[in-house]
Amino acid sequence: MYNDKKVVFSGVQPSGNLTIGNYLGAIRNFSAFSEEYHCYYCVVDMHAITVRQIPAELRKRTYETLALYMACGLDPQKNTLFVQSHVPQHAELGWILDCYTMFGELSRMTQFKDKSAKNADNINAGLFTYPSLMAADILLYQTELVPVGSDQKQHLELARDIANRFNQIYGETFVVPDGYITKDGARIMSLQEPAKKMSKSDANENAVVRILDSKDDIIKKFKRAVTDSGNEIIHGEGKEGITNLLNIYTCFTGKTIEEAEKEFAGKGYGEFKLAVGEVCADSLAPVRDEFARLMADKAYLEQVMAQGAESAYRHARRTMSKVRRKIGFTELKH
Ligand code: ATP
Ligand code: LTN
Repeated sequence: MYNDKKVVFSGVQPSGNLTIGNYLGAIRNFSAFSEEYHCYYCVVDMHAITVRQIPAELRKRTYETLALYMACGLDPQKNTLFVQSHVPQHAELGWILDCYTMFGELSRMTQFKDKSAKNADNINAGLFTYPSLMAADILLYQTELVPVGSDQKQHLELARDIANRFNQIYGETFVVPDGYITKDGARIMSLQEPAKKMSKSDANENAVVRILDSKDDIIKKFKRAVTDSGNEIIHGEGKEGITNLLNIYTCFTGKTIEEAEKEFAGKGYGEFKLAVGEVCADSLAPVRDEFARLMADKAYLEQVMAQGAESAYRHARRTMSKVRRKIGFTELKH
């Protein structure tokens, strides 16, 4: 059953309320693969605990992230939607791959450097080995394609290196995955510090537009977005704020940057920001409605979780048995 279709895998951490960065860079693109590929979309709760989480919130966000997957158009009958910690092989393969990942490689990861700077009082080993667990997520399902935002490029390269290294030592074991990074939407920047990526765990709420924010809040946040001292609505160096807003506008409208620049030629920043806010809020309205409907039916979400875990488990178990054999672990005979 797994041989007929190639596999797509991606994950989102339930570490906060999802942003339009998560939406435009990742989730919005997921459903395009559902027909042609066997798709695994995972809520990576084990990755989320590399940063301290409040247990009740982590639990709630895990449900919410699953519901958001569906609200963004992922049909659980056509995609395997599941929670990472429900499939123990992620931890098992994660440990094994730790032993094939070099200290030097992990030390070079920019996400590790950024997150250690932000969480100076909790630079734990999990934060450091985060990329080998991510490699395990991907390699467990013999994944061909991984749709992600561009911030994950370095982690993907490492996953490829780990797969190649393992294959070289033990013979073909893992498919070597490719990243799938969309041209637009791959890097949505903070509305307050446009040199930084928009991140769901940013402490400054004005910097982040969340998928579930109300229309009023979305418009307010865009109105407050940092721009520059000029007055032209054009993209380019020195205009990082406007470039980011233009990018967001084109992602939601399907227009090109040039078309958008023409549309707003001679208009003021205020009018432009309002237009970006309107189109963003209106595009997300159906997602918000569907999310509310899904969250009201916890039993259904639990059923999706169980069904997803079961399907993922079956596939993961096959890869693990191959890996164990190759490494030289003994088999338990009954
Ligand atoms: P955190 O702030 O907790 O690190 P995050 O907002 O970076 O979280 P993740 O759960 O790590 O979100 O990422 C989920 C997906 O969203 C990944 O594919 C990631 O590349 C993508 N993504 C995250 N932020 C952005 C962004 N600003 N622009 C485009 N894609 C993004
Ligand atoms: N590291 C990713 C989340 C993530 C992921 C994955 C993405 C964990 N495992 C596997 C793609 C494939 C992040 O921080 N955005």
